[in-house]
Amino acid sequence: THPLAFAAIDLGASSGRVMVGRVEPAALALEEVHRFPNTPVRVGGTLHWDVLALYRGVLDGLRAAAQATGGRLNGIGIDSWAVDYGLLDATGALIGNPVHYRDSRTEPAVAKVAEVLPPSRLYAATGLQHLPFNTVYQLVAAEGSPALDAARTALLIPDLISYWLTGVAGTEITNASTTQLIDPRTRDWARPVADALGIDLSLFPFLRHPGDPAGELRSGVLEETGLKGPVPVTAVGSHDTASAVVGVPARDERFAYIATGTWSLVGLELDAPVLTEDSRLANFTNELGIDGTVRYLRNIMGLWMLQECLRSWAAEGHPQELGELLRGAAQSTPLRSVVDAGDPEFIAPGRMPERIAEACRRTGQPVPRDPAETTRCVLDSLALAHRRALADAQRLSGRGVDAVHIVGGGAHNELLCRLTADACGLPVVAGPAEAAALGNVLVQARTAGAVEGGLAELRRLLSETQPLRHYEPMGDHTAWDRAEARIADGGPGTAYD
Ligand code: ADP
Ligand code: LRH
Repeated sequence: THPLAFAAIDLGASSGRVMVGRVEPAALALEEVHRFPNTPVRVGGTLHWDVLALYRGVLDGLRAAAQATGGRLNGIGIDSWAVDYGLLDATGALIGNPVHYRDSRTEPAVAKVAEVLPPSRLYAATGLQHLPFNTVYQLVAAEGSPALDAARTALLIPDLISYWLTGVAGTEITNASTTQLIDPRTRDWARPVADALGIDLSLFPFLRHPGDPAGELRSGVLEETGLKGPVPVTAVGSHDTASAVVGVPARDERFAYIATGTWSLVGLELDAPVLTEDSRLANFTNELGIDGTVRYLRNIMGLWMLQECLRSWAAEGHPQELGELLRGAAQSTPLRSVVDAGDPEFIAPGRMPERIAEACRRTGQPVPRDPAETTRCVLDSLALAHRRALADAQRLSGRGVDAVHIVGGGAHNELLCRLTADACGLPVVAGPAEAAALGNVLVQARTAGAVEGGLAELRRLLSETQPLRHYEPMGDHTAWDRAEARIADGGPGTAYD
C-alpha cells in the first residue's frame, strides 16, 4: 500500500507552518514544507493579525506541499490559535483586519458582561476560564461598530482560511468552544448567554465537527499552488490546542498534557465538563475536544514571556540567542525568584523584562540581574505554574495522573521539561513538538480511512513512531513549595468577580 499524504495548516501565534503527513496503518511521518513568521501589526492604536500575510504563507505552503507530493494531496486540514475572528459583509468580503486577542479593547466589555451575567452564571453555562479576550468580550466590545453592523458572517480564523480556500463557510466546534458562546454539556450554542448579551448567533455559520467534510480547494487555489484536484478539505480540531491534545502520545488514560508554545495549556482529557464553582474559582476551562471529549485545562502565560523578553532585548540593541540563553539559565541559581505565570498582568505585549523585575520586587524577591537570570525566572515560574495547574486539575476532576506529556515548541526546551518534571514530581514525556500538526493529520487520515480507531489507537501510532524524550523527577520537592509560598497571595489570580 501507498501512504496517503495530508497537509496540515497549523497557524500558531508565533509562526505558521504547513506540514505534510504521510500515513499508513502502522506508519506516520511528518515533513515541514513551509514555515513563516506570524507578526502582528499595530494600526491606529489597535493590534491586528496580518491575516493576508498568513493566507499568503498558507498558499506558499500548499505550493511547497504540491512539490513534495507530485501535486497529489489526499486532504487538507486547518488549525490555529483560538478566540479571534474575521467579519464578512453581504458579498463575502472581509471587513477590516481581525483584531489580535492581546489588544486591550475588551477591558470595558468585561465589566459590561458581568453586569448582565454574573461570572458564576456565565461559567455554569459555558464552562470557560475567564480570559479578558474570549470572543464574547470581543463581540460585546465591537457592539454598535460600523464593522459589526455591516457584518453578515463571523468566521473564526481557521474557518476564515478554510472559506478562502474552498468558498464554503462553517464553524468548527472545538474552536467555537473557546468563544464562551457554547454550552459544553450540549455541545451546541449557549443561546441564553448570547440572547442575554445581545449577540447575534446567526453571524456564525452552521457548526461542523472534526472529521466532517469542509469543501474542496477552489480551482483558483489549485492553479496557484500546482495541486491536482480534487483536494478535499476536512474539518479537524481547528483549535490548535484540540489538535495538539490529539497529538499527545499517551499510552493509557492516566495522563496529563502540557501544550507549550506561546501559551502553556495544562490539563486533562475528560468525558464530561466540570462546571463547579470551585472549578471556576480555580480558573479551569472546559474546551471541547475530539470524539466527544472535554479539554479540562488552565491557560497560563507560556513561552510568550520569553518571546517578549527576546523581542525587548533585540529592540534595545542586545539581541540574545535562544540556545545560549537557555544554557545560561541552566547554570543560574534555581528558584532565585519566581512570578505568577497565570497572572493576566503579563498578557499585553511590551517591556516584559521590566514587568518581570517589577513583579519580583513587589513580592520581595531578588530582581534578575541579566538575561540568563530573567530566562531562569521565566522557566522556574512556568514549571511552578504547571505544577499548580496539575495539582488543581486532579483535585477538581478526581482523575489521577501517572505521567505528564509536554507537546508543542516547548518540548524542545530541555530545561523547561526537566524543571516541570522536578516541580510536578512526575515523569515527563517530551514530544512531539509538532503535536498540533500531527493531531490535524491523524483526524484527516482517520476520515480518509488510512487509520482506524479511537483516540487511544491514534495515540498508540504516535507513541510507536515519534521520537520522545523522558525526564524523571529529581531534586528537593520542598524547594518548590517554598517558592510557591513567595507568590501565593496572588493565587491562580485570574477568576473574575
Ligand atoms: P505557537 O504555536 O504558539 O506559535 P510553538 O508551539 O511553535 O508556538 O512554540 C514556539 C516556542 O517554542 C518558541 O517561542 C520557543 O520558546 C520554543 N522553541 C522552539 N524551538 C525551540 C528549540 N529548538 N529550543 C528551545 N525552545 C524552542
Ligand atoms: C494556543 C491558543 C490557546 C488559546 C490562545 C488564544 O495557540 O489557541 O489554546 O487560549 O491560543
